[in-house]
Amino acid sequence: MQSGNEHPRQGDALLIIDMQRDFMPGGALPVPGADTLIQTINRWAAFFASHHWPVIATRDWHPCDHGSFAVNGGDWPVHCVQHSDGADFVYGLALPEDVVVIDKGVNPDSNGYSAFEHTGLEVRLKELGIRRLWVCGVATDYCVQASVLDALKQGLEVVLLSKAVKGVDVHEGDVDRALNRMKEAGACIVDDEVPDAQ
Ligand code: VGL
Ligand code: ZN
Repeated sequence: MQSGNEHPRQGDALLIIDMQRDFMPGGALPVPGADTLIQTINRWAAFFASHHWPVIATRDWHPCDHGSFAVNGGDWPVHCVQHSDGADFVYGLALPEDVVVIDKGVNPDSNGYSAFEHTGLEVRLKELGIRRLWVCGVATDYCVQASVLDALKQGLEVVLLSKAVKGVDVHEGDVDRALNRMKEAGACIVDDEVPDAQ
C-alpha cells in the first residue's frame, strides 16, 4: 500500500462505483460497511468538484430479466432494477450538479460488472481529456475490480482509494485477491485521506 505519493491533478477524474441503496446494509444485495463510505466519498467528490475535475458515478441498472438474478439462473438476488427505489443512489450521497452518470449492467445477457462494458465511458473519458481515474465505491471484488482492470487495459492510470471501497467476500479472501490482482495489473492502491482543499 502506498500513501501520500499521489496527488489529484488536471486530467484526473473521480469514478464512484455503484453507491446505490440496494448495495447498502439492509438492501437487496448488501455490501458490509458500504454505508460507512458515504461521507468519505462525499469529501472526495467535493474535492474533485472544487477543482472542476470530473466526477463520474456509475449505477448498476438491470432490466427485470437480467441474467445475473437467481430467478433467471444467475448468482445474485434481484437488485438494482432500472427505475426501482433500490437502484437509486444512496440517501446522503452528495454528487456535484454536473456529475456524469453511467448506467451499466443493462444488457440482460451479461453480468455487466465493468463500468466500461457497453456504456460509452471510454469515449466520455477521451472527450473529457481524462488520463487517470481515482476509484471508490462497491463492490471491491466485483464491479470495482472489473472497472479497474478494464481502465488499465485501455491505458488509463488508476489510483484505488482503499479506504473508500468495500467488498462482499462471498468466498473468504476474495477482496484481498481482488486488491492483489488490481495491483499486479498496475493500479496504485493508496490509503489516502482527502487532501485539504486548496
Ligand atoms: C455488483 C454484484 C452484482 C457490484 C453488481 O456493484 O459490484 N456486484 N451486481
Ligand atoms: Zn448487478
